[in-house]
Amino acid sequence: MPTKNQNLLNWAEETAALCKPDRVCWCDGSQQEYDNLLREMVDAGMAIPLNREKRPGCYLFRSHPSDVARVENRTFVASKNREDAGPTCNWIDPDELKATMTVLYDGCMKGRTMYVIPFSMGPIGSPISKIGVEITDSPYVVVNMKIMTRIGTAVLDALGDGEFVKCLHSVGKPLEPGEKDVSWPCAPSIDQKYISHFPEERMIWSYGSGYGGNALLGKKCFALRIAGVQARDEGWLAEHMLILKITDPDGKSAYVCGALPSFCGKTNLAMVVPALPGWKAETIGDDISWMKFGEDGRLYAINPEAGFFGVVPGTSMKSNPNAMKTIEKNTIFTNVGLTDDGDVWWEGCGTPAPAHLIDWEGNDWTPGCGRTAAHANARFTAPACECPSIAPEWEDPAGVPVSAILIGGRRGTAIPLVNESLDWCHGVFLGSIMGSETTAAAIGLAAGVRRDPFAMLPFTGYHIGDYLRHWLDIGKKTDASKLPGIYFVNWFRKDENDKFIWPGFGENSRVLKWILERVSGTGKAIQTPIGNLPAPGAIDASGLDVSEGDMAGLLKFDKEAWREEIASIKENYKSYGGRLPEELGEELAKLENSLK
Ligand code: SAT
Ligand code: MN
Repeated sequence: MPTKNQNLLNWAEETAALCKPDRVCWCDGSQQEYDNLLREMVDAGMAIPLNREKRPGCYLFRSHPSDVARVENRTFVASKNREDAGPTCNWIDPDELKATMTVLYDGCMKGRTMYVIPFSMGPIGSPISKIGVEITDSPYVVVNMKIMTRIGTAVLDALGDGEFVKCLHSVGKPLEPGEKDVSWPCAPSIDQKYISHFPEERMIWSYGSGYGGNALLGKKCFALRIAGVQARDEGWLAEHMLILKITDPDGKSAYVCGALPSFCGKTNLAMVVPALPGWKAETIGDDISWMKFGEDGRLYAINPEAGFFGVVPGTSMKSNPNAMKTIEKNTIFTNVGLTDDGDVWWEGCGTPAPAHLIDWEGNDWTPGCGRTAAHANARFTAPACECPSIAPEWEDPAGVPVSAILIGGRRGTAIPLVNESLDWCHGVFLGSIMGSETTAAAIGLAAGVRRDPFAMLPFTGYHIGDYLRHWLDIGKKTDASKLPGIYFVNWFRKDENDKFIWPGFGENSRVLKWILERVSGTGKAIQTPIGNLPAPGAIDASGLDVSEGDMAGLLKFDKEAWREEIASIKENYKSYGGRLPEELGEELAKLENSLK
């Protein structure tokens, strides 16, 4: 046995006794192990090696069409008390849920190998890092976990006989003797899928899905939902945020974190190439930020992950050249199109569709056939170290000091291009009201603004009101002057003709420049009831094709729109019941009064 950790040994043994795999394999995390698993999956028809000249070290997987994304309605927070899960988490009584899932787990790994994957979220040995162990019957999960986290023997050594988060996963497809496996095993029906969190026990049980955040349990399940509970109890922050390093033409660097909901260009911003001459941006992380106070009273952030699990469609040399270079090699693609010369293709990649390819479902595809070649949630799994914009200090165990926190969403009206919060409490208020516009047709949600506090709506492991309370408490732990400023950004404001006004992408560096000027005390702003907005001319518009009128529109404080906004925020706050922090109710009342 590669460990003496009795707790881990017992748990692995109990799990094997319950799930009844044919074999047990303790993952050492080596390259050889990774290569062997991929070779086995290629031989079994589960993976396709891509053209070695065009995509060295790359593989394509196709998931089952019923298993293509996180399933939020099958994601559960099984806290002991129902009230502790709040209005945004699906709750089931933990004993009841365990009983149900134990029946499902019984014999679920028959005919398969049970892999034990020790993993570290964050650099091994960093005081901000945490260790988990995922037990899974999916070799696809093992190779993805090797890219997305640090796995193997080194983690067991760091663990010693310490504590770890138990993460149990099964695809939920036992094999009868002699039964041939399918290329993407998963549970046959949606109501057999469970992504369950037991916050008090710091434990995750996942069953029935092999895809993304349902199965790679270090990511949203551990690094956000369970770590969020740990962070609340231990006085730090586990957030759904990118981490970006920005260096000005004088060589002065600063770090910002940013919370953006899905489909708002978060990965693009994490790898942005500034349009402003002389400015440089480097990537620390694209999805999750763990922040702890340093001895100097400032917040320091680490990226707990080691890779990127990014949305493929729409990724191009225009939208994200650094991601394009990252995925040239050593990348796992899931659910994209396969070209006849063994390369991959997807919608929005910037090159014309080939005359023929095999689509993500394994069928012949030709342009104009009426289907997409790649699934809308097709993903790349790529090592962070392959990213040309990765910052040299991205694995610094001490983390990086955070100067500013961006929050934002996709809003056609009301929300200006950028708005500086007046203080921490006001910033938390802005974080609580952020959200994106939804189209009813696309995702089966009511059209309107979906409030998504700090982009954490599907990722909090406890009551959302308590989560915001925790943010307010964090602000009291240090000098106000040492806290990062909180900035509400919106790249998606539209004009009267429903056209985006702001060009976005590399031009967002102009907004970052103003934010850093505000942090250092030189940026000009005007105070409004919603916050500090850039003074006319304060956003560097040199060489930018945005008229003065459009700029004024982007930065306009629209009183009428905010009156409507208030009504909708009130509605949302009602769902918090008694757990809405008083301070946030007061911020809302203050704002409402100032609009009279
Ligand atoms: O599937 S993941 O949760 O890893 C990615 C996402 O949904 O944002
Ligand atoms: Mn995310």
